[in-house]
Amino acid sequence: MAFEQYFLMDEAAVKDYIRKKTNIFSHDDLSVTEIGDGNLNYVFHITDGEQSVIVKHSGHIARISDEFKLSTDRTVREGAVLSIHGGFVPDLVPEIYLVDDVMKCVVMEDLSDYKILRHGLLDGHIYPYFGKHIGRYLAETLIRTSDFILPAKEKKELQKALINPELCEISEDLVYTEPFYNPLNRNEVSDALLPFVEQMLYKDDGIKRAVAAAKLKFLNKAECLIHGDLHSGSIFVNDNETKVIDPEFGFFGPAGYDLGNVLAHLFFAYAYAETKGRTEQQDWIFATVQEVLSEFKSRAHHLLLTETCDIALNQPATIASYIQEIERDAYVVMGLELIRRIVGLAKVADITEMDEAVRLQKEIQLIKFAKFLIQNPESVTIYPSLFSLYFDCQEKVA
Ligand code: SR1
Ligand code: MG
Repeated sequence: MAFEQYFLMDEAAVKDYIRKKTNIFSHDDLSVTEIGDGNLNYVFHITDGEQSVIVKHSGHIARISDEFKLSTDRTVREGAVLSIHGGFVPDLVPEIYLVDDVMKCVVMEDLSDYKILRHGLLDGHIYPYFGKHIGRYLAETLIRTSDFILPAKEKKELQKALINPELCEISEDLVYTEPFYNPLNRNEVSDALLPFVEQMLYKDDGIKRAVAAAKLKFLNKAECLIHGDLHSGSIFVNDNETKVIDPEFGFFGPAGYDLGNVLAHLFFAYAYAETKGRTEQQDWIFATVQEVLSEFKSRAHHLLLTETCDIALNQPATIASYIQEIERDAYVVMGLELIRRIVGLAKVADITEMDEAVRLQKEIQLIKFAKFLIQNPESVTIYPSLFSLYFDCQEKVA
């Protein structure tokens, strides 16, 4: 095989591919295993017993459902976004060895000595540096690709190269439409939760109006090069380090989308920890939410004040309100992400792995909290913390 024409590779083909297309391994005795557990792509782990790498590869059909037929270009785009973001935060993304536009794959650093953040959190671990790391990742990747720092023509060139209509459409549908309208009847809601979802979402015009405004923002606000799917399954961690993977949903979109996703998935982890009585982990998540916000905001502020190159944008008041608006957008997205993972098609284990006895109560609490965030994002900062709002939404379900 010459790998000059695309086909969907299996383990044997990937073994051949890595030998022919790279010089990473010095001998031929390689073992290849497909280890992907995501919704869209194939992930191959290749090792010779000493070294190892990952090959991420896309097919025409999403793994989660053959209803999603997609261009295989998404992996190439992911390689490009990882390389751009990696230029700003090399320690917070995997190293990229090869992006192959023909075979639609990316060869990258193996992170086997890290754990997926969601898995680590479900196991009860805490990661003391995570808040600072992800706050820095958000500030560096978002602010450095904003109009304040990236020259306008360069930004437009990148927008053109990284336009991502197919994967944006998935988010437009799964995040902004289906949880509130169920037009394709593919929401997944338990019989016990359904009456609440009908009353709180499907029949509530107030939430639908707020979601419409948020959807228009997602469709129109080409603010920064965002990751686009920054949940706790897209982040690898160990005790000291953090690596962000999987920016295949990346495009020039609203900066608050990434921040809101990080916050939403910390709340999923918090809700799960509560159901397990893990108070030490709860305290750490509580502090980490504050840390993500303060690290992001202070770094964003510093970057904007010191590196803005457009003299017409370099106004302290403009910079302050720009950050405030990102925070406000993030609270709305946080609410949307909480709702879509409870009601919609793509679930999270933090909810599905909860004991039956407590799951309904937590789902209702999170949906009420999420609704408040979507409808009142500017009120959040009046409260002592996001958590006081979350606790206010607690209720006993008979
Ligand atoms: C069809 S893909 C479903 C979800 O998985 C990805 O991780 C994104 O979150 C997407 O919405
Ligand atoms: Mg993903």
